Parts: sequence; structure tokens; C-alpha cells
Amino acid sequence: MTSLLVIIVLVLLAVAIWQLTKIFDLTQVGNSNSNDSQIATDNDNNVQGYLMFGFLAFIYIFTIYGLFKWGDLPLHTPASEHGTDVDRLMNITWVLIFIVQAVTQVLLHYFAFKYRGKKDQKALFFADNNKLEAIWSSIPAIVLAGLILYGLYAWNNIMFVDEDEDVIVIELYAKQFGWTARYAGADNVLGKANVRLIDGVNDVGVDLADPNAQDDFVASELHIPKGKKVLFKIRSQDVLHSAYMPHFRAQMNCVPGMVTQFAFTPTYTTLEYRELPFMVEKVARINKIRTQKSAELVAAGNTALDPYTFDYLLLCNKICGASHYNMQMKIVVDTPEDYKKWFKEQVSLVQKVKESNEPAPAAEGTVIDSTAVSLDTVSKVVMK
Ligand SMILES: [Cu+2]
Repeated sequence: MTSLLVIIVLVLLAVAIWQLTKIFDLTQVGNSNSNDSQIATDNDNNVQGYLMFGFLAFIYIFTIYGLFKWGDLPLHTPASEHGTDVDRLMNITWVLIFIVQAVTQVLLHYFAFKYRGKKDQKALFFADNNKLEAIWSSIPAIVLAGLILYGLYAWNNIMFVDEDEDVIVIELYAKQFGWTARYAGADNVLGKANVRLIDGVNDVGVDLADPNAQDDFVASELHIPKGKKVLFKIRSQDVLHSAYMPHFRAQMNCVPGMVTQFAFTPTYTTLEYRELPFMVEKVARINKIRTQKSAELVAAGNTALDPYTFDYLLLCNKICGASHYNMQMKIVVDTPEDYKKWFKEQVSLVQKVKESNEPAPAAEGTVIDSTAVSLDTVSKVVMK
């Protein structure tokens, strides 16, 4: 509401200034010194010509200022193997854009100045120049083709998953507004799933009759081991979402009705990444701001903010509804040993469904169904 009022006030102010200049112009009628001609004079053209240089200086100064002021905000060290390829491609693209931008802006503004209007000077009619057109078409074509070919090569390498390769299969299940990770269990094969089977605890619709689903388990925190390739099978329950793991340079759409995939190998555990010098510095900077904010909050009688610690995140990168901004899941990269330990502690979905269906706590001596897979025994096979 306040911003609307501000906008209305600004518009009214602009109208008032416009009316004042009109009144000022009317007071000048009949004044022999004034030039109210609609045709630009040499003086007008000179002013416009020099303003071109002024604008050129403005964009360069602003670019350099921006680099110093916000240059450290982009993501830093990638936390996955293929991340270095993505960053290299990105950096090459940036350097090319910077060179082309620097050269073309100078030329554009210089020529606008050089050929500014002058009295009695006529523009030269110039139909075409084949040589010139060949040069300015072929140079960008070659550069772009090189960039696109390199991009395709990098993309194919990133997306290639060898069928026989030893990978960990995890399903990322997206819905408004949250994520669930489903692990394929000891057999490393995800059981079938369908939204029509969603029921109670089984909120990702796993087909509990499928033999492959017997050891599947779900988690609300994504654990993955360092140094091992993880293949994500991605599903969506409702609308388009996008599984975005910025630190791993990974992003893939989640499309209702189909399974998409993305695979990567993490290269830093969460603890290792927290200790990288750039991250230590970044966290210190964030916490400095939080401390200042906390002081204000406490002064106003509120509770202080908790200090920030870094965690990898899985975010949604498609505007999918009202709580899109908060659609995230913590990712923990463990050492292979810690991952194995965590994996063993998980309870299969079949077991959880069974427990939730039990009417009352089992009486002493009740025979426990032996079909429930004990992850403890089978998980040993998964991490070879
Ligand atoms: Cu979403």
C-alpha cells in the first residue's frame, strides 16, 4: 500500500514538473533570444554527441564498480566432479561477453559521436558492402559455433551415465511444497511407484507389492557419500518443479508424468566444504550481519537470530506456487563410512507402512512378519 502511494505521488510530481516547463515555455514566446525551432542545431547535436561519451563512461564505471562490490557473490568452488567443467564453460562465456561488450560499446558510442548531425552535411547513401557483411557475420558465427559445440560436448559428458557403472540410485520426489528422497535400498533398484498408490505413510506412492520396493526407504534429508556417483531419478506429483543443487552445479526439471534424471559425484563432504577459506569468510560475513540484526531484534524485545552454518541445499527453481521460495531440502555429503552408518539406521517404507497399520502395540510373543527386510543385513552389499 505504501509503495502504491509513493508511486502515485511520484507520477503526480512528474505531471506537475511537466506542466511547469510548459508554462515556462509559454513565458518565453516573443523573446528574441529563444530558439523554439523543432530542428536540432549544431549546438544540440554536439551536446547529444558528448552525452554519448558520458553514457559510455557510465556503463564502464558501473560495470567495474559492480565487479568490486558484488564480485564475490556468485557461487565459488564447485562441490561435484563435473562442476569444474560447468564453471569453465561459464567463465569462457563471461570472458567472451566482456571482450565483445567492451569493444562494441566503444565503437557504437564513438560512431554515434563522429557522425552526429552537422549543418549542411548530408548523409551518404550506402547500399551494402559484401566484404564487411561477410566479416561481421562469419566471426560471430565461428565463435558461437565453437561455444555451442564445446557446450554440447560438456553437456553430453555430464549427462552420460554408464549402465554398468556402480552408482547409487536415489529418487527425488517433488510436490507443492517439499521434497522427499527415496533410496533404492540394498538392491539399488527403485520399486515401481504411481501417484494413485499414495496412501498414509506411503506419500510417494510406492507399489508395496513390487519385490524391488521391499527395501526402499524414504528420507526428509538427502544423504549422499563423497566420491561416489549418485544417480537421481526425478518425479513430480503435481506441477513443474526444478531440482536445483547449486553447489553441485546440477539442475533438472521435475515433470509430472515422467521420470527425468541427473547424476553427479560429490567431491567435498559438508564438513570439508564448511572449512574452505572462502566459505569460512562468507559465513563470518553473514553472521556479522545476523549479529547486528539480532541486536536490533533484542532491543525491540524479540528473540535473537541463530548463527548461520553452511549446508548444501536442494532448492526448487521453478516458480511453482505460493510457497515455492521455501521448497528446499538439506543435503548432507558424508564420508563413505558415515553414509554407510546412516544407511543402516534407516527403516524400510514397507516396515513403516506395516507399523502405521498396526492397531495397537504388538503384545509380547507376537510373531513379527519375516518379509520385512532388515536393512541392517542387506546394506552391506551396497557400498562395495
Ligand atoms: Cu517447486
